[in-house]
Amino acid sequence: MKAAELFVRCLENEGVQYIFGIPGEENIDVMDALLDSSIEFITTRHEQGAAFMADVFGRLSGKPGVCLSTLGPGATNLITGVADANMDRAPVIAIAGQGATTRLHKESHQILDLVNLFEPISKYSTQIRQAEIIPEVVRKAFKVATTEKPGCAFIELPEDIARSAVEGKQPLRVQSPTPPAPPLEKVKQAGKIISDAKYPIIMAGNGVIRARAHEQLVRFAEKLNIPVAITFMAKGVIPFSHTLSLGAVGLQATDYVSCGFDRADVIICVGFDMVEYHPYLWHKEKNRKIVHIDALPAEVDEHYVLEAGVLGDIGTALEQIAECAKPRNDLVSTNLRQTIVDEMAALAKDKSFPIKPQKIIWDLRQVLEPDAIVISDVGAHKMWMARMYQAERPNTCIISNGFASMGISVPGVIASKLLFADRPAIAVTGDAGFMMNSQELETALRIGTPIVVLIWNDSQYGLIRWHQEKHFGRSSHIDFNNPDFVKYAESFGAKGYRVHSTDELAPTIAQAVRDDTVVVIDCPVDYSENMKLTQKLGELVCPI
Ligand SMILES: Cc1ncc(C[n+]2csc(CCOP(=O)(O)OP(=O)(O)O)c2C)c(N)n1
Ligand SMILES: [Mg+2]
Repeated sequence: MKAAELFVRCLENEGVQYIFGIPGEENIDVMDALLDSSIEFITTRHEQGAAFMADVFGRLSGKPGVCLSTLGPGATNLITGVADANMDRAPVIAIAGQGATTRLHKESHQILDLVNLFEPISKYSTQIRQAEIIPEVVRKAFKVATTEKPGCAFIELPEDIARSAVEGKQPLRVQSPTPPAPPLEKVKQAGKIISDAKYPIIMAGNGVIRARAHEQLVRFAEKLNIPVAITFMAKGVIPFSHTLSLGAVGLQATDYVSCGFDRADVIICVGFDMVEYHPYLWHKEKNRKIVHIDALPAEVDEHYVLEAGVLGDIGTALEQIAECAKPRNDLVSTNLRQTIVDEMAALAKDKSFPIKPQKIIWDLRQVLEPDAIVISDVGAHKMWMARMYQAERPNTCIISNGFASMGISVPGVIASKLLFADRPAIAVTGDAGFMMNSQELETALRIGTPIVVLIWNDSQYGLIRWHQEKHFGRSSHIDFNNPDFVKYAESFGAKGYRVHSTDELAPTIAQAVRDDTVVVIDCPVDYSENMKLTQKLGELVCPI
């Protein structure tokens, strides 16, 4: 057998359905072997698009998304999407071709040390130096990528190795370790701290989604009567409509939810990841008791010193602690929750144009069914989405908040549609982030994934302007011109709509979902609300 064939057999053995990428000279043997494989290759228009597709595929499914490039420039183009997956804890396998092993020791056309290049953005970065080790390398890559905390495994396959012959080797059996139950004494210790608490609060992170423990989380909160705040990447772990839900934290400013933290004496962090929300922002005084419930030990941080750490399967830990802890009788957060709910609905009937962020989100939520999947890009729109989009189910609002790279939403929404063909898939993006990977509209059309792209058009790097205004009271180099997004969409063969009045927005989104093709909506946004929010939060009086 050719080594490239063995490599592809190993990927099939891992259950790979799709590989996203761009063929090149140095991976022609793998590309050829893929013709005789059950794996579908999705040809993209930029390797970054391929990496982001793998990223969101991994995040939504829990199974590694796979992306592939050639050596040198192809591989460097993968970098941003791979880094995003790695820091957002999405399992991804990145594969790159490489020049022959006979020329890697010297200056040579397109040769870069890829293993070292991917090292800081992967959990495992390796080169296949002998065809015989292919089954071990592939198995290890998948195992490392999927175990907590998930991330990227990078494999470089030199062209001479890919072309070589190999005998007597076959894929290794796939085994996935089950996380252990937490130690009983730790469960009891946490139970006692929570029972003795006056004002406990839960902060749930993306680890809850990865552990598929959202139902246990809700039961835990209900049984013990404790309010739940969530991070951006945990949207939907508790339905927003639930009376114990406080919404998302992490705008990095004072917010209503942080009032809950100010009041709390015990903060129960479940599947929480500090890449999302630095502890000094919510635990400045370092005097609260922190209970850490997660698969892995806590990161060291002077603002995150634990009272108790309960390690092991998150769902089991929550069930066991709920068994032994004493429920609270009263609920302190009713006013707080009502304030958040009222704020979300305040502009529901607003008619002003360009459209205010709150109103765009309100209409989007009204139009979309609860199981629709929204992928946010990164910018001011992300902050508003994180704060105000009401997610009822996990993995229905995907936000990159570890690496937080612009450009994720268009490729990401294509991946979501491949996984869930029956559910509406919407990218919510800034005009700048859209232009970073808009070339993938062609991919979506070619492979037949109906997606909606809702562009918040301000002809600016809106979030950066927001920061500049806040710090300096003026802005620097944030303006640009946009193409005509409607014509741009049409030039691909997609549909394009422009929203001319606020009344048009909801029907346009509804129509775009019904169109069942690739649709781009150009929606003018009024970002004067950004600084108003900053001013309001600066003057916040806690409603509890
Ligand atoms: C790849 C990348 N480049 C730069 C940044 C820094 N950055 C964060 S948001 C932003 C502006 C985003 O502009 P746009 O997409 O128009 O969204 P808006 O803020 O206007 O909603 C920039 C430059 C980033 N996060 N990712
Ligand atoms: Mg913008």
